[in-house]
Amino acid sequence: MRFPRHRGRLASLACTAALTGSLVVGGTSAAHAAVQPTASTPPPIVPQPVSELAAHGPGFTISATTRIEVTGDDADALGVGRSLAALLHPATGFDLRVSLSRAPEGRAIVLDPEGPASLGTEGYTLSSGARDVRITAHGAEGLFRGIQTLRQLLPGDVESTTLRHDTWTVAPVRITDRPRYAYRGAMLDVARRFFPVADVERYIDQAAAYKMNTLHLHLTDDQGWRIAVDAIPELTGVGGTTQSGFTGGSWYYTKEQYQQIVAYAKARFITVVPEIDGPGHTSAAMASIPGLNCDDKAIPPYSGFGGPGLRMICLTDPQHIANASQYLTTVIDAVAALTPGPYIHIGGDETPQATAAEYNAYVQAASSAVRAQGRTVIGWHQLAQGTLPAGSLLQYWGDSGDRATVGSAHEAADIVEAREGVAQGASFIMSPADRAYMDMRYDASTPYGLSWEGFVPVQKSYDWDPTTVTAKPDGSSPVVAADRIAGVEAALWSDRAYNGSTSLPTSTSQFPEPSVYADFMTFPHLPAIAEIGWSPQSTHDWNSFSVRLAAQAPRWTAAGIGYYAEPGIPWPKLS
Ligand code: TNX
Repeated sequence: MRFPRHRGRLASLACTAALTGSLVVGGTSAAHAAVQPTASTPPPIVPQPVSELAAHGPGFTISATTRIEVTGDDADALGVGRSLAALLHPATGFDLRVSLSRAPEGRAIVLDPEGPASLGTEGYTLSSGARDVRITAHGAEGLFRGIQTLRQLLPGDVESTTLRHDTWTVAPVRITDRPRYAYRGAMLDVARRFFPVADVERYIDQAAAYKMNTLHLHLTDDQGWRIAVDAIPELTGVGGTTQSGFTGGSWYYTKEQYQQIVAYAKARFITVVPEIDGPGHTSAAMASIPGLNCDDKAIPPYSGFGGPGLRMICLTDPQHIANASQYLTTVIDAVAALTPGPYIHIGGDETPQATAAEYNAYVQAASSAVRAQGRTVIGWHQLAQGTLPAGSLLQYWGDSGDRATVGSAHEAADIVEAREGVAQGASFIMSPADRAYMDMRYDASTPYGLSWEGFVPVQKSYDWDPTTVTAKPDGSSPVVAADRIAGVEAALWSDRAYNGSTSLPTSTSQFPEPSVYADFMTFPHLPAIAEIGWSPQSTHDWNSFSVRLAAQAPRWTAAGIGYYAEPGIPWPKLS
């Protein structure tokens, strides 16, 4: 691994092997010291890098004349350089020059995409001293991840959307970093509550800042259909007229809008995974297409707050299986044509009324449509009840309670289905509902969301490990072995995106703007899950995390993110 010139003397080490507690930013007593980097305390970064060394000496001060130099001739890397300049512009007012350069010299931010292949697609090294800041990666994506770290080495005001007068000094460090898991997702339920494109872009920015690399869009459910499908205009014409608590609108993404989201995500090295849910959670489709119902009559559009098992598409006879198959092929072909990423999510959750044959008819129809488009199937872990194509991914959303049943004569259904998935060769994305469901209320004061998994304060979101989600309580005998875990995903459902969510709403005035709901439930749930996905298990430490998390708050404030200042986190005092 190569490091550039560095003037500072190494002062402390916070690396994987050395993280026994005191060397890291750990300990609540160190809370305020951690916010101001000192010689002995590396700057607080979320997710914790693999290795982070603080250095003595002045940092690198960005001024109006600082150049961003991109080594070599990689257009994508140049794009990353430009996005760094764009990121720095609003708060600093600087229009930093970005250029390709073979041999960068002098005071500059140097982005080098020609680092060793051993860094992997997303790994990077970052070194900063008085003379320069240098990020080295093997390609543009690693540079982009490194820039997310660079942001956190600058004063929090850098996240402001308006001009701030500050000294833009990058804390002096040497960092080596790479992700623990290749799949790190954030899900957004745009079906129960519709999020306009700008709100989805905001969510993408927030996920990218914490080095997530996947946006899973839950595009269809009982309460709404959100993606235009030319061949079946009723899906949006009827299915797009409802949300939970609202009727009479036209709430969906046109093809162009969806492509805008995909492009926005791509520019942030985020892959979009579209979900078409079924065979349950399908009322919007059943209101739009008569032939999906056993009596061939469309149901009225649904705008209620019903939960699991409302109804499912008809799969009882060959004609209706053919109807379902045609619907799924048409929709999946249309969505695949707009989606460059390798995955299509076909749902599969909460269909208690389905017989095994009906359920498998859905899995076959949906998965063969996905395979025909050359894509990989993702489904909720229930999908393992059907026959899966090789190489599928299952999203496990069981909870800690399931673990007590592992290996017993009466294993929880979630565990049985996980076993069936493992036996079929699937890999897993871990979204345990009592940890990674961001719609769970933090505590009794939380105005929005659900609590069917109990409250999920940020420590609960943080204190778990993907390798033991399907293990016995003592951590032994995991049903899903470590080598079958592709990664993690934080899920923001929108069933109850309104004030006073412990009962049903009586007025639409209880609903805040979607981004207000999302900000509050996402921060700080999402950074906790992001760290589980990115950082080595050996760095996992609640005391360290809570201090580093607290140091994020001024950034969120500067960015206008309405987060929940959960009690017990050592948030900096407001000045
Ligand atoms: C369960 S988890 C659901 C969603 C709800 C969520 C609310 C899963 C795959 N299904 O339909 O929105 O709970 O917390």
